[in-house]
Amino acid sequence: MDIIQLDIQGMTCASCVGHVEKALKNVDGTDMANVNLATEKATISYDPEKTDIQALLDSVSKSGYSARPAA
Ligand code: 9UX
Repeated sequence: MDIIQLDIQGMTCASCVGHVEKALKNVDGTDMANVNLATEKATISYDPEKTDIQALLDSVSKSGYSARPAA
């Protein structure tokens, strides 16, 4: 598994966290997704043979938020 951290923008309440986590977990290949509202970061572990960073970013934007790889 690879682990990546993303910066998430647009989350304003605890339910937003749930939306983003659900979107990330629905990506085939995601092993674990944890989103922190206070730091606006998502930590995801994923199988690089099944998915990639771009698919993870796209799943977040499709759910109405924006994401970029954390510096
Ligand atoms: Mo909270 Mo987020 O009411 O889309 S769910 S703002």
